[in-house]
Amino acid sequence: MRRSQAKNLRWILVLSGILAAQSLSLIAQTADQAWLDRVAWHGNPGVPLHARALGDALIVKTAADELNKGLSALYGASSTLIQGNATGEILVGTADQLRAAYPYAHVPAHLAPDSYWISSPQGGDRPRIVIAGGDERGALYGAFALIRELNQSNQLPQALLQGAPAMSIRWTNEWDNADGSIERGYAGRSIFFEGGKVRDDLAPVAEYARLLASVGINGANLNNVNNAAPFLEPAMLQGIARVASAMRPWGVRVALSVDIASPQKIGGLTTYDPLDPAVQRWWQDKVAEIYALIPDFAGFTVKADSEGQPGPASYGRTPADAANVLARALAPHGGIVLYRAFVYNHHLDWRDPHADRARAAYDIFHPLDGKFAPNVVVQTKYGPIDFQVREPVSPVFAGLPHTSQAMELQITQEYLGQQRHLVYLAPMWRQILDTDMRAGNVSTPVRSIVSGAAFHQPLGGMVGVSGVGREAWLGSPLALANLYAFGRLAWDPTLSAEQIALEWIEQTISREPRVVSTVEKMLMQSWPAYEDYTGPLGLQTLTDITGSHYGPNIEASERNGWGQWHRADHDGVGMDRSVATGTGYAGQYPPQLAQIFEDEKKTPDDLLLFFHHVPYTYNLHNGSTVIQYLYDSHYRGAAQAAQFVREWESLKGRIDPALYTNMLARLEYQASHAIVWRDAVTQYFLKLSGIPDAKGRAGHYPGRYEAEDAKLSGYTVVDVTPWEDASRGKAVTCTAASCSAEWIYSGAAGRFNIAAQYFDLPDGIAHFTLSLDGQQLVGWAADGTFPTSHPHGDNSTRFIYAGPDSHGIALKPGDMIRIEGVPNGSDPAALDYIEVTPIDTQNSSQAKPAPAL
Ligand code: GCW
Repeated sequence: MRRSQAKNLRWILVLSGILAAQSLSLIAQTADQAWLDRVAWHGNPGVPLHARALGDALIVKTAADELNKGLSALYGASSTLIQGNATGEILVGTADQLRAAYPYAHVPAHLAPDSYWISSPQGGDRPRIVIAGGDERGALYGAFALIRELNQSNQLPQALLQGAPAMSIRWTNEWDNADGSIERGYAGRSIFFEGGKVRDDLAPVAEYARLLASVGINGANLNNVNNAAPFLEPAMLQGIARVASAMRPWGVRVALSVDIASPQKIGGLTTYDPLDPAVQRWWQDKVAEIYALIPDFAGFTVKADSEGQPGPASYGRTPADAANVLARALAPHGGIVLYRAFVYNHHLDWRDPHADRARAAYDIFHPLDGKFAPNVVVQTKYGPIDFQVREPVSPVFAGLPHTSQAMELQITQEYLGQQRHLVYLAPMWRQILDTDMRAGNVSTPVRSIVSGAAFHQPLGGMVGVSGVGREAWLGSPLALANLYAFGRLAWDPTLSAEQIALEWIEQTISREPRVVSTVEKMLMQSWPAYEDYTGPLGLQTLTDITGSHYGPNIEASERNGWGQWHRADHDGVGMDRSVATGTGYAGQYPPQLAQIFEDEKKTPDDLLLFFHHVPYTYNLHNGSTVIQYLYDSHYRGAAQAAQFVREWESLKGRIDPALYTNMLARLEYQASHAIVWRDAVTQYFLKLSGIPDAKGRAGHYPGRYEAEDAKLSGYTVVDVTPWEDASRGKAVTCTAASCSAEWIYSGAAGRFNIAAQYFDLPDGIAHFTLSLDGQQLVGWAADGTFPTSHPHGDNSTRFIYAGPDSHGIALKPGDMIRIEGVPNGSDPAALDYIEVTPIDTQNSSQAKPAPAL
């Protein structure tokens, strides 16, 4: 909302629009403590007063600081009475320090790196609690574990509290660019970079390191895997050293993405062939330069021969050749290489029934198993395509038993609603981690493969593509549960999604049981709901895959080389990936999984269309046909999204008002965008299959009045592309100074709300007014910032008006409903339809300003 324009507006709701926009921007602070801004306990827990670090090691001192901060957040500065006769001290140090200074504490002889051991020595002159870390970082993780325990139980641990991470690599991948933009970031600009340099103000970086360490994350790879060459320039490395210093007190080591062509792009060599001795020397020198600046530098991440990035294939070399050159340069300094298995040809031949992007990673990397240097880790996305709403687990995990591996997950919701939609990802991640690959015909759950345990590999871990930015880290407050969950699962992949949600809610929002259970329920239902109203049955997200990756565009996947095909035609849908008749992808799994995926009867419903092309009339295990399930799931998902609004509304007055207002606007938007998705996908499959919805919903929209059927003045009817993104494929756009559309209401008399479905384009703020029988009711501004600059499902938006008192607008047959649109910039005030819905007195809601998302 541009404030200067507000003066010219006389519309009733403009002011509330401004207020809503402001309340969203109020939380746009980068030093937001997120879940570390703990919900206080009231009542005296008898908690010791003060934490003290043993010795001066940097991270151990942080541990004591964090304990003291956490205690005062939980109990306030003065509320910490000490019970019993202990000294009231929490002593924190490394196991070695504690053993030497306090032999009576019986710290175990061996504590693994990053692990902790917390006990309560008995005796009057003894510290009340001792936290021993296997190393400095372990001490810090122990401090956070104790605070978490207090947060949950309001009691000191009654027994020994111990913890050790399941895997050694627990990193975020930031996809930040040097100019301050973030690839697939949805929360503003980079906290690390701006204008080609590291930012002067690194306070948010330190605060981010706190958040990461509090959930056990020990590394952050700072820059985008695309276009990484400038990050190895000497001036940039000086800046990266400042970032490393900002994160070091929290034990978060920095890593960098590197461009395999750097020796040529910035090193002045004529080649980047990994087997060329000059290239190898270049990497050794560059690595030495980095370690001189950053002695605890963690290593490199590599995207090569993928989506236009250069790679060893240019010289006929393999990923192992390239990875090993980097690994040899890093090994003397203790660094590692995470080489991404996201290598595929994006110029596949769509007409070739055997072509399959899903096969690529296994085809390329499986033959290289055992050929990687010991400090190389192959980093594989959880599924074979690309962070879709549901994919089978990548077969690469079972296919590299002689290689250290890490699994890449995405915290930023690229294909999953871009933080405008609530999607709590822990349930999906748990399913993936729990999938038993049955490699070698024994139990090998993915979590034990990526930890390194299953195949006895020295390294292993989880990497989360984070996308944090300057707007409250992830933009949406509830999206932070995903960052939290990522760290907790990388530490302990057996924690339940519910348990993690509970911890996060109680630290961040409230401990009131009704609030906790409502938010937990919403989180737990959010991924299934999103899957339902986007791409169920293994269809993936059906989104605009060549553009924003946000709204619906079902054919965007087809007829191109990107290989995200679903092959929907008049008779059926799905990709045949069987060995018998399809691409053979199913055969990349170990035999027990392969035989499940090979057979359409055995493939679970939720992955059916990923593996098989079946007729629309195919009967699912759940008793429905494929086509009817597509209809049902989309209506169910959209109804669930509407339900989220009502659930959130039930928290009014029980939670922080700014959080309440912020999330309410987002959830209302989500509910309306779920309708856009629902209608796009159901219209599309209705037309393609010709099979009606047995429940009569798809293609029939009671109370809907199309813009193209209105009496138009100034507005022109246009075809929307893709057609399914507008009701009946058409909208109206205004090229005059102002245009109007009028409809004569023809339904029964009663009280209604009126929804206007319009396209809120990014470059300009169009305005709309709604009038009834010549009387202006309400106005609103199309001030959202949605992707795509033409009318599209990305920016199709709904404004709902239920009257000034929310009790509905009285309508009778013959009433004239009019919408006036005033274009601005390149936003032509495009309109799709209005929908008149009987007011639901149970759930009457306020007039909704267009959310400024
Ligand atoms: O999902 C795709 C994204 C690209 C990303 C790529 C990758 C960094 O759309 O933006 O590029 O994956 O993972 O390399």
